Amino acid sequence: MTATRVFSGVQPTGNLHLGNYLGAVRNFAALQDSHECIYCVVDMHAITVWQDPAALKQATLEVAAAYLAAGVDPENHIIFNQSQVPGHAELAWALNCVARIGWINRMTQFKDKAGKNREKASVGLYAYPVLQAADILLYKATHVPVGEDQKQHLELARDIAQKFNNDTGAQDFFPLPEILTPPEAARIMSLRDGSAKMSKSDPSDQSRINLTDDADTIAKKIRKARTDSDPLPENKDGLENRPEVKNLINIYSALAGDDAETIIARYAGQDNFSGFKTDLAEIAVSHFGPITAEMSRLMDDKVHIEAVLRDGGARARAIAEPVLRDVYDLIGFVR
Ligand code: AQP
Repeated sequence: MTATRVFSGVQPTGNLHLGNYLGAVRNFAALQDSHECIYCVVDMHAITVWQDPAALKQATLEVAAAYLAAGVDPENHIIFNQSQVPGHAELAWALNCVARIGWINRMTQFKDKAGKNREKASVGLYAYPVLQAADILLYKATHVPVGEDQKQHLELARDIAQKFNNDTGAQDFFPLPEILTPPEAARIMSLRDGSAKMSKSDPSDQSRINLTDDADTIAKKIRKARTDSDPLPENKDGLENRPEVKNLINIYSALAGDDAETIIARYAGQDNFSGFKTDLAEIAVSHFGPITAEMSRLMDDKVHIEAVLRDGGARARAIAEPVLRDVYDLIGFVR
């Protein structure tokens, strides 16, 4: 095994979408050959907002199925759900005492998610970034594949690690984790609004492509995706101030593996988006068809997915426990 360790997670809070897949999950599989990987279904993050218990269970299995369908190997790497490893909550408490309130107050995701109802948001939603730091540091992970929206949280995790190392005089105890974002898909935008991130919680289902959508639904959503009334651009500069068009070109690029210039040259000057959208729909359907089919096959055998999560949980605990013991020794807890 290499000296690098990858950790990442996805919340079981609804249908996974194209943004989750291109921004994070696809990278999970790609990193397996070169890194030791730990992929978590972060159910403890999910409950920072109310979750129906039956829906939470179902979504936890679905996210695990998505990891497997995307090609993550659960034998050579680890897939588990967070609540199976008590070390996440225990380290989060210790790190709550390291992180400063001023640092957490700067987190834009809390402001976005809590909205105007800040006083009524759960304490968990506020402390969420510290739990996320604990998730990563519990395994001394060195690399974290996530979308760009998580950049601020990753920087916070580095600050917390650095302060813990300084405070305890154990300078190299926690490595400072590095973010890995895919260049062309770090931030996939809504299909209805090029200024908003594609998101599970967007009330409009038309704003996103879900991993569970069938071929017709995918094609329809792409056909209806918002563009503008100008022709397709002649070059990359022509994407300036055209966020919806830029987003579709980015999606095309991420799925087809062609760079944006090549794609723009292919459709340059066409006075409507119909040909471009037809091709993009075809690419998306051929990409997601096999993943969707595999997810649905796996979901017919929930016992198998639960066994994968249990086995992964036991192996994750074995890595986490000595790290937590060292943390407690550094803090000065009597054991
Ligand atoms: N639009 C996106 N483009 C690229 N990456 C994205 N990610 C999320 N949206 C995009 C990445 O997906 C991973 C899992 O995200 P998560 O479920 O843990 O939380 P999230 O970022 O809050 O995802 P959503 O879909 O936007 O959910 P809601 O609606 O609940 O906020 C992360 O690596 C994330 O960066």
